Amino acid sequence: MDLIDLRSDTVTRPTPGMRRAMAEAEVGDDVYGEDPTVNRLQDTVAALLGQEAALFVPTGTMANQIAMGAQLSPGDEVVCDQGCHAVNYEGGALAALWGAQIRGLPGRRGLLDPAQVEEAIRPANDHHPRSRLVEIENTHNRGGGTVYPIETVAAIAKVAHRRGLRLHLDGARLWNACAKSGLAPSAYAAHADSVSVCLSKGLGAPAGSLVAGDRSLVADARRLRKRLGGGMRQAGVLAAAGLYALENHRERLAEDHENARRLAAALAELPALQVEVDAVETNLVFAEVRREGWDAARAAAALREHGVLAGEADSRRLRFVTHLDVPAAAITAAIDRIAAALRS
Ligand code: TLP
Repeated sequence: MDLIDLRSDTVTRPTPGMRRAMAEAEVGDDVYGEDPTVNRLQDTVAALLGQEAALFVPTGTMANQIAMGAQLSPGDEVVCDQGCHAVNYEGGALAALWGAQIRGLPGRRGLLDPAQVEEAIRPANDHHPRSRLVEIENTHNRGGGTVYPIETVAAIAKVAHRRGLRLHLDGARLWNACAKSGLAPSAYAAHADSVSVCLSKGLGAPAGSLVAGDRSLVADARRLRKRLGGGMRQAGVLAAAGLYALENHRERLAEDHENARRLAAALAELPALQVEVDAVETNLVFAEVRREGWDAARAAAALREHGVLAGEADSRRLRFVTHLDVPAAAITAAIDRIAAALRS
């Protein structure tokens, strides 16, 4: 039985068209700034985000870390949601690499409230760490793929800037937020001092992320990229996949969202799971395992035996992610298999 892999939108494989674009990419040495395809991708993404410049990096983790690292000094505090990716899934990098301290706030489905941010910013006082950066994630992964209302982003930016802080936007799935809200990526990015975006999530490229901001931030990011060993050479083969993804796979994200809603509604019918269907805004579906004596690991193992791979968000919750490689028919099959697995 072929497995239906709903663990993440990172599992997508390059399509034939994307592979052709990669094979035909014009390349050069990007550490010298001489890869024309990387340069074209950077210019394209900077324009999409309405920022002065952008830098191609291997991963979303590196994009977040060098963007924030370029704005932090040791002992500085980062105000963010307590469930954000940068705090939970980046190997403690904010502390390990930049010596930053974290002020993790309880967001509502991962989204911060401007008043909550204001409250968390420390007054200038020799006793306190210096509040330096606010970090927001759009869409929010652990929050359930939630989309920030643009007014909230604007209000958080206003608070941060008034209090002398900078704003970093983790936009690994900003494309999904835009597909949902109908807003341009630049509408969100306009409020941020640094933005990271990924090509390897819903867009389906095999690798690659970008950091965007003003020229001085991107120059600093470039230095940090080299320091961390992220300076790639003929990276145009990857950039070509990213350009192809931006051109061809952005509009179809709405299909993933539709599939996620249908999946969530079907899972909500199963007594073994509890799903907040109304909370599903984009391509992530979280389901709490309610079956007596079962935890998420046990449920995930049962699903695997029935040909469906799901992520374990924590000990109680499964995560299902819809993406390019799981068309509507496969979602229907997945629903049947999940129902069978949790019944048996
Ligand atoms: N998220 C991955 C895992 O790391 C959890 C996933 O499967 O969802 N920001 C956000 C909001 C992300 O969700 C991710 C990846 C990243 C950054 C990091 O991207 P990569 O994996 O390219 O380092």
